[in-house]
Amino acid sequence: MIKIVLITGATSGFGKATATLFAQNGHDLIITGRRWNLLEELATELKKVNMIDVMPLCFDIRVKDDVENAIFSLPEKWKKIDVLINNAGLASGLGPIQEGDYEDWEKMIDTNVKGLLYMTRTVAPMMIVNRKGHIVNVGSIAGKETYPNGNVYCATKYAVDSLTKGMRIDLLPHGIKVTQISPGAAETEFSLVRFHGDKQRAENVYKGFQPLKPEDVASVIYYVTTLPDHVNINDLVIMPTAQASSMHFNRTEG
Ligand code: NDP
Ligand code: 8X3
Repeated sequence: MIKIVLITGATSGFGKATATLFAQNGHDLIITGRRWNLLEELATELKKVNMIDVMPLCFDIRVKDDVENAIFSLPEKWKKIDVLINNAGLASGLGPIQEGDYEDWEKMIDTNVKGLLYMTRTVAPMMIVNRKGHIVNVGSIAGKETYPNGNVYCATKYAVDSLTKGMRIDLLPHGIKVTQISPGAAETEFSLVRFHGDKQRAENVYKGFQPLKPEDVASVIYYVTTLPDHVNINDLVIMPTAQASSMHFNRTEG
């Protein structure tokens, strides 16, 4: 059955790879992000190659009114969202709490926690009306283990972990599935954003081992959304083979 899948943060990394995989499997997509040129480019490409329908929506997930306007003004067909993938998120900075930058903190809390909440609060009632749906939250290993200097980013991902559990309970009577995917280190724009554009620092994160690729995470997201109706994955941690925990890496390459 063709599904309507809404993916936040589809201009890059996991979101883009996930959009590509769902498109290859014939599903219609709502893709979101702040960079209109990238959304437009991806929408054009996915439509051309896969003969599917794609609705690009450009908005900042931190702005509640913009989230609501974007979703509420969707044409009726697009309001029948089967899968919401709450993927948009970021780390901004990596340093001790006593030196923390307020702007970085607000960015992370507003995006990773409040943005995810705005999306969920807007889309979940539509799923309830449609009597079906699946919400997939992209958490992180950072939401399972706090690591040095990760403080606020880790806290936002612990919040995602807790919210996923809360959503699962609250949406249980409505038959709506809720899943969290918690990846370890993956090479995307993530570290470049975390280090405010410092390429060298970003590259160093992945030195000496094979990190996850965005496609690895996409395939897991696809897997959890294509299980039989009576099966729900609550939580799935996916790591590079060369990473055992937030702090344990096997850096043996080059
Ligand atoms: P990328 O930086 O490659 O992608 C992040 C996406 O989020 C972009 O599409 C970006 O779009 C979007 N986004 C960020 N801020 C906003 C905003 N305010 N409004 C709308 N969209 C926004 O990183 P990843 O693909 O790695 O990250 C995806 C998710 O995975 C995040 O939640 C991240 O925390 C999590 N994660 C990442 C891991 C990693 O090692 N890479 C590991 C574990 C979890 P745009 O800039 O166009 O707005
Ligand atoms: C991103 C992975 O380990 O940098 O969530 O926090 S990590």
